[in-house]
Amino acid sequence: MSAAIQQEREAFYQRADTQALAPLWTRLKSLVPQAPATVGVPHRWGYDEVRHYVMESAQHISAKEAERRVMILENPALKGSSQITHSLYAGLQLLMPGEIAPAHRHTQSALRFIVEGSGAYTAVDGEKTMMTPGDFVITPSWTWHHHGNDGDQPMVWLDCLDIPMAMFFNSTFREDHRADEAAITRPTGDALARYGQGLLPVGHIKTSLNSPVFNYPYARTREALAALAKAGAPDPHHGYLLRYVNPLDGGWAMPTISTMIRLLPTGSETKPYRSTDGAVFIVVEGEGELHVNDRRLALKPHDVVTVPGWLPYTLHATHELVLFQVSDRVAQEKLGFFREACL
Ligand code: GTQ
Repeated sequence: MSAAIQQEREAFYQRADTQALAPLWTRLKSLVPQAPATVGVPHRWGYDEVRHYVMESAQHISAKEAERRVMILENPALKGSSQITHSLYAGLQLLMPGEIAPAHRHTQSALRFIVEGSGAYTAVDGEKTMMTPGDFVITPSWTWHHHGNDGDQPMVWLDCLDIPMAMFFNSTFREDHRADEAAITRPTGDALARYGQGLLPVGHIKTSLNSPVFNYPYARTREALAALAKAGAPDPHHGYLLRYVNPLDGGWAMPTISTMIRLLPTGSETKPYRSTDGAVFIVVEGEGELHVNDRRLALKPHDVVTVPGWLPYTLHATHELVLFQVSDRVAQEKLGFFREACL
């Protein structure tokens, strides 16, 4: 293209700009790319390293003053964004003995995956549930929730929220409860008894987008994984991979965040797999490595690892590995965007 033509075009673009107009043809390939661009980088937060910082946070601020005392797991390529993947937020929340993280509610959906401690609870929509390591707990959109630690140990859990997704739609609200503790209206264990036993109350009408089971206890999940591992052969790309379901419809447990858990037998490695959802993994038990982009990210208990969407990765277990995994897959599936490939 001649310099003259280029100059004429540039002049045209500048004149068009005065009318808030821009040419598509200079942007088409980035607006409608052939394949997803990688947003963020693969990263590992080793629990041995970050635990000290999480614990030190209690010396600097109380849960009450902080409202939520959380060290955000921020993707190093997305600094300042509070994003672990481009659509998800994650952090490690600490609650010391005797503390209460005061009740509030927000449009963002949250999940907790319990890392360490005992004797603490979270209260969600009128029911308290005890937090035990490995439990997966849901805080649905716009439900009152507070957390309390009646035990004698620090309690740490992984928070994951759809904050970046909600921010994209810019349609979010929050409200602080007038009291630190929201009312408890149902006995502990009520939701699990009603909905989490392969039974459902006759006549129950589905009113929430979330699973009515809001705590999936690790003891049960672990039992299922152990039985699977005994019974059959692992999938070559996934190992023994289970998804948490809403018992009312068999769909994902939450409307915006997908949750899965897998077991990889000692010595096994998965074949390369990629999918359009950026993933966050937390090691529940065992040891191994995640290989991505010529990098080997170690996997040890409580380590958190993220892999951006569409990057092929493999998982290697040196000691029987249990991995909990979250992503925005459920949202992508609903919108028709989700793709995956077994390589
Ligand atoms: O526990 O309600 O990590 O509102 C970020 C925002 C946790 C929570 C976070 C929150 C919470």
